[in-house]
Amino acid sequence: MLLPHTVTPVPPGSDDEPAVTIGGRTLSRTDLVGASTAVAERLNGLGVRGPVAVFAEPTLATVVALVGALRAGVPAVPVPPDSGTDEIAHVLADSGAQAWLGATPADPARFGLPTVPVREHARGWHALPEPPAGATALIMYTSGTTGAPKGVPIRREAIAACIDGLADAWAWTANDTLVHGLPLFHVHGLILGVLGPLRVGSPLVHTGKPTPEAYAAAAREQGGTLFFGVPTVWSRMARDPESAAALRDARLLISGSAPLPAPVFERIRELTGHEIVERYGMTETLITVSARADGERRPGWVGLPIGGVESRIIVESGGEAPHDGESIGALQIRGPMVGAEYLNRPDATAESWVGDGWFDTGDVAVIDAGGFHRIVGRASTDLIKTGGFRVGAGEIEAALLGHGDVREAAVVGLPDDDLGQRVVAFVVADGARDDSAASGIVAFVGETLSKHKRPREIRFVDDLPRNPMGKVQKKQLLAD
Ligand code: MCA
Ligand code: AMP
Repeated sequence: MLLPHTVTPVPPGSDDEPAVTIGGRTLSRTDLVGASTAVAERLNGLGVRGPVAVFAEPTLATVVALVGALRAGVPAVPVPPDSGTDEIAHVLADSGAQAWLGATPADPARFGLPTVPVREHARGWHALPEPPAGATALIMYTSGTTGAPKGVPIRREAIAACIDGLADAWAWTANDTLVHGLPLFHVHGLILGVLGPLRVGSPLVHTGKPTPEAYAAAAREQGGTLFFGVPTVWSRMARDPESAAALRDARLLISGSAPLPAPVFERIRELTGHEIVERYGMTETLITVSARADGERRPGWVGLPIGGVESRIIVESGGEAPHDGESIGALQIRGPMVGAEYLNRPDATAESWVGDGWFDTGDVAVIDAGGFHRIVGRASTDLIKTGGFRVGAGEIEAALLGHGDVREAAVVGLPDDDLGQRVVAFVVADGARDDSAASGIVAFVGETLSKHKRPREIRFVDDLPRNPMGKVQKKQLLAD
């Protein structure tokens, strides 16, 4: 491995092997080392030490930018390319980003940052010193129940521990070819999906979008062995028998980021002969629990703690629930891949990091006698998972209230066969209450926040159900 706690191994004698293919274009390992070194040299030459924002479109240039920043020891802040203006402004200000590295949103002058260009064809060959293991590699933004997304600083050693733990659980080696089409601005698509294969040394084929047809083509034409998807990807695959059949020769199909419905697990087994490997994690902790390639895969359960991870389930009295497969408790996690804080948010940090390195996930879980974990659900209805994206009801409600016609708003995640949960907004409106008014409100949210945070449905109501304290009773809305 070239850099022990980063991600650019060049196994001897294999320098011209493909490292990353995106949109049908490939960078070899040598190309990637040369191009990312050129980026690192440029950052060093300009004296850029602080965070850089990376507009994380699914392109080779994004990979070069991110790996270049990593190799320079400059924290990278992946920015979702579909973000609305307010969200980008928040991420840039909160992270203290000093420049865009590579691509930018349209009209970058709005955000007042300089741009450091990334030249995919430039090459640099200086030996770069390895930054300290505890240095921040990435700052990733993730939604809470209320307020704007919080930044999570992710250490280099945490990324290495997560990938090494998963490589062990999945018997992932340089002989695999990884296929996925997930976004490059979250843990799943970026840390597991790009830095994972670079560290393990297995080629990556990124399909642009995670469609069943594209996965089938990558299986047939590029010899994909390892396939990553969020549950929505697998449920779409389960409805496309022809594409699913192309995955029969794969080695492992892996699901994470949200609960995989048991019927999808069963249907994929019928169509492909594979039992999907489930794994569980969070932006704050990276991936901590997984089924193993050589172990049991149980629908509805997410497996065992990976290397170095400890877990416990805490009941209301503060004690631990027994590991009997039935008793539920608040899931807490500790381990080498777990983060240490939210950026600039000591209040939120103190709430979630409960002492001695334990992180309170906000998920409710059971653990059985063999150590298998089942995620029962979220403790709060205000964190929604839609298509694998985490969105906070509070941030969507705040965006809705910015619309002139919205007097009150309450957002919930209602069950959805395709997306797991879909975002539904109950709105008390001053203006019209027809389809066109609803579309206008949805579009308004899309301009402010990321596209996937737009409500799929607006339900106009006369008033919101409230308790005597005035708090909205979301359980009643969920029951509607
Ligand atoms: C969506 N559309 C809408 C609305 N919402 N139109 C109007 N109003 C709305 N409210 C449009 C979309 O823009 C799109 O249009 C079309 O409807 C279909 O959208 P959608 O149903 O969302 O499907 P999709 O675009 O195909 O996306 C599904 C997806 C996506 C590919 C599965 O949700 C996805 O990439 N999810 C991955 C999320 C992820 O990576 N999570 C990891 C978090 P058009 O077709 O014109 O664009 S990291 C994590 O969780 C941890 C650590 C872990 O454990 O992994
Ligand atoms: P994020 O920070 O976007 O990674 O979201 C983390 C949340 O996704 C967790 O707290 C869980 O609620 C959910 N999650 C991730 N993986 C799984 C899984 N395999 N099963 C159930 N929920 C999951």
